[in-house]
Amino acid sequence: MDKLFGMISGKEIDDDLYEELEEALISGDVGVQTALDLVENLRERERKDKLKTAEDLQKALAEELQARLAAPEEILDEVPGALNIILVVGVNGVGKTTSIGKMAHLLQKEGKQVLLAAGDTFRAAAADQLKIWGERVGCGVIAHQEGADPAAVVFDAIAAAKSRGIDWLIIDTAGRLHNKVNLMNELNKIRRIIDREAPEALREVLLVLDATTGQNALSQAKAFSEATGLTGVILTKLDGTAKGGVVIGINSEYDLPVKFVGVGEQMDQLLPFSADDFAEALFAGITDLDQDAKEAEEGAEGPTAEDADLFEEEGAKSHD
Ligand SMILES: Nc1nc2c(ncn2[C@@H]2O[C@H](COP(=O)(O)OP(=O)(O)OP(=O)(O)O)[C@@H](O)[C@H]2O)c(=O)[nH]1
Ligand SMILES: [Mg+2]
Repeated sequence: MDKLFGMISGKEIDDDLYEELEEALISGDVGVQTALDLVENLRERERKDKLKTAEDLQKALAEELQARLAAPEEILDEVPGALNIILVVGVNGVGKTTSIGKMAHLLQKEGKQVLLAAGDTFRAAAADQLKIWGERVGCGVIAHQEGADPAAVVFDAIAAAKSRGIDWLIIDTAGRLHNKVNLMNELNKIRRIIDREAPEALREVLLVLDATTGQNALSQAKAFSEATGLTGVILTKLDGTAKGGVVIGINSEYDLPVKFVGVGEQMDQLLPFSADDFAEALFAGITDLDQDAKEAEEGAEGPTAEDADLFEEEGAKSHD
């Protein structure tokens, strides 16, 4: 996002500026429709609030984003004394299992009883990975053999969670390409088991998205939303990219709040998403670019549209 603002710093508001801003938003992975909406809103605000400079515009944009992204006060909505379930879905390698371990850690720290379900039966290593997280954070893990029916794991896990008086059951699933129909049907079956066995308990269906995959995240959101329904997003690997823009597009186009962001591989590197911090990071970008502007004056090279291309999407990863 720093790049985004680097491009418009120090200018008066004119059509060129809006065009640059629009391009910057699109190349920042915000999504075309959302970028157009945002720019349209800014034009209105310029007229209404008599905005003069690019900095005024940046500030207005930050406010707009803050308002759009504002999450409910409680990141996870717990029914106290009852079983609460989180189902975690997403394509291969985005950080599902890691994020589950981190969430378990956050909840255990709050004194909650957590149980994990190894709904990824695709590879034996997947259950092992979850068990390592279970040991690390100190919570139980329900797992079956490799190749078992994930819905059966979920069935057992719900029964275990009920008999152990668990507060939060978090269900891991195998990474799957969002365009593979049979795999998406398998998810739908897991969802049906939860609805049948613990109809009141499902609090969250969280889609894990890798921040570096760019616009592909939008089609992932669409497909998973159709297969299981979604209540929110975990955006991982924000430590490895300057691109948080995809958050804005997803939020606007699918009305999905970002619940957590992953900022590293360690246990405590999952943060509750904060719209305020997000907007603040934008302002940090503005400070940076004052620096860029100075450097440009001194003859050093400032950020360009080409710089934004350095962050172009890698495409969805898969080992399917
Ligand atoms: N830098 C960074 N790495 C992360 C983050 N979240 C996960 N990872 C890493 O991403 C890799 C994949 O993470 P997993 O949790 O195994 O991903 P997954 O979605 O469960 O993968 P599959 O089960 O194979 O679909 C691991 O090396 C993680 O350590 C993050 O927020 N930042
Ligand atoms: Mg996994």
